Amino acid sequence: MIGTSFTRLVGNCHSYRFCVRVIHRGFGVKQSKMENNASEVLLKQYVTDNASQHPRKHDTFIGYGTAGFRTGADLLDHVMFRVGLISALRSKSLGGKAIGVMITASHNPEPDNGVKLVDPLGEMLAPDWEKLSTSLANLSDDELPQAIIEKLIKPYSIDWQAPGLVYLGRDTRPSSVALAKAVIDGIACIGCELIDFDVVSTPIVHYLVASRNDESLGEPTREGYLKKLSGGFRRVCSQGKEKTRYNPTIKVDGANGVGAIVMKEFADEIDSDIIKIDIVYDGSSGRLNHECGADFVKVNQTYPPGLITPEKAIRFISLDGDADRVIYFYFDSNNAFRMLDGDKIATLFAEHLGGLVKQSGLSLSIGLVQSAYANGSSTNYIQDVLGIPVSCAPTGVKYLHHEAMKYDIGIYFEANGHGTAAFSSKSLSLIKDAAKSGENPATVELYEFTNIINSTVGDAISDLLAVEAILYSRDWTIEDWDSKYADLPNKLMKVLVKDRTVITTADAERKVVTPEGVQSKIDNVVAKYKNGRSFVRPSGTEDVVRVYAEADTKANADKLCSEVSAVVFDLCGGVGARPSV
Ligand code: 16G
Ligand code: ZN
Repeated sequence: MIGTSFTRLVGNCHSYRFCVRVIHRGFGVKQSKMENNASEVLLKQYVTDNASQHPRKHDTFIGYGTAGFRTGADLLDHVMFRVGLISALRSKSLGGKAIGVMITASHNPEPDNGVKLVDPLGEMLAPDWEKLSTSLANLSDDELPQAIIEKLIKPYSIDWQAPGLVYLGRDTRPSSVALAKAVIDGIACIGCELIDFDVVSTPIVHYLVASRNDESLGEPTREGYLKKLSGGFRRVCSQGKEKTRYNPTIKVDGANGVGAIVMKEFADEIDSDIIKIDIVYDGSSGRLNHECGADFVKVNQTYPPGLITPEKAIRFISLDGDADRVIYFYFDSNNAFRMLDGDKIATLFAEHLGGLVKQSGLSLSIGLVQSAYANGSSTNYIQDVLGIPVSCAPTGVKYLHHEAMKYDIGIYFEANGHGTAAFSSKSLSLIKDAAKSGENPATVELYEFTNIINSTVGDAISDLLAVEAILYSRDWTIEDWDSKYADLPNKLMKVLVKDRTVITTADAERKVVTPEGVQSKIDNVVAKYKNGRSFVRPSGTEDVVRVYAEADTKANADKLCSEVSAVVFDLCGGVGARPSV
């Protein structure tokens, strides 16, 4: 092997379960004294030598999709090594700014895994680098060293021996340990500073990266994150007169994942007089995301079967496997299961933050962004009752976040529980300055919500704290919140087709463009149903076409969904059994 590498443990904080490591490759030769050619030869040699530890053992194509690379964990070793290389070079291409790498397959079953890169402001990876990542992940081992030079180093003029910084995190999957090692080997091959946060939630990695690159956002440590959010929460919940309706007991379903660990840290930090947090599915037994967690609850529209005694008047809160999605549910006076998803959380945020902006008298634009999956009733409520503008973006957090940035305060949520409120830097400084005098309680509260809310990305625990703070501030029960509007009955189905890429869409995925004729057929079917709405889109994470429908009754929503699924099956090359109508 050319060159030497060393690992140095610079800190270890057991109370927060993470350690910090710095890895450098020691270079014998400085690039400034080296001809370009010699530098390239050296880099190619490093990549060749180190890639042999993480060879590409199969030729299954793996693409960087809306959730990064995601597939069976056993297919990912070489991809992780290459992501390590890419992350170090991404940081170097941006003048050494911190870049994040998170190893997780989120709500997917435990045997899956995945990885995504986080850009300097805590946002998703830039689209051109997504494409590059896909291309580099699928090359043969022999092609890789030259491609690193031709596709990254040269076009982006990267000084690969300049300083760089990568923040690494992983979820609780057993496979994440070895996959993290592969990422670290990739980073070490280029030579780059690494801070390894070990087991951590996805949104914490986004926060850490963003705050490292912009210190006004908070202290870039896990402890800083905990203190910022819990501090804001405690201050909101220590104000106002005594509460008569707000019930301080919550039960959190940690999906047997990292969310349970982080939630426990918050429970230790927050005064139990304000809120009593009981954590279930905490990972002590049971598999990750198995019959529990936000995706299970949302998709099956039911509670995790392990909750044997559904208790009334308690708020249940399900997180997903990497703690970036959250779904609320409860049992009403008739013991019926009632779910409050991302749409309900978005409405609550909009109502409360919108109210605070008005009372504070600050001139800030506020808007809400949804995807096509948002329930029609929520859209109507926000527009017609709250008077807040709503826009629609394609599925995937990066699209919603981008759209939300057009407002001073842009709230966005997917119905599946992924979302946040994105505060622009203008709004953050305006609110902070206005709150300093402490004269207007609404302004002070608004400022505290900028502490509670992780503005960089959807964060289940931050969202949970924000919802709880709002319910507390308004002295509301969960029924008060739920009663604001009634969801239209809806249904989601999957259709298998030969090639889902034949389906292309427009208008934020609400209209099918190709194959020709599909949209007019869907329009004809939808027209038969009262309050009918339906759309179809190829999934970004599974080899299926998704069909969504809503209508005035559950039976009609189901029927509409089946009819539209049959249209897709007939006109888009369906395989297997035709959906029955
Ligand atoms: C990914 C997206 C999620 C989206 C889902 C759609 C991110 C971080 N995650 O999980 O927002 O709802 O994909 O999956 O963007 P689908 O394309 O299979 O329906
Ligand atoms: Zn997730």
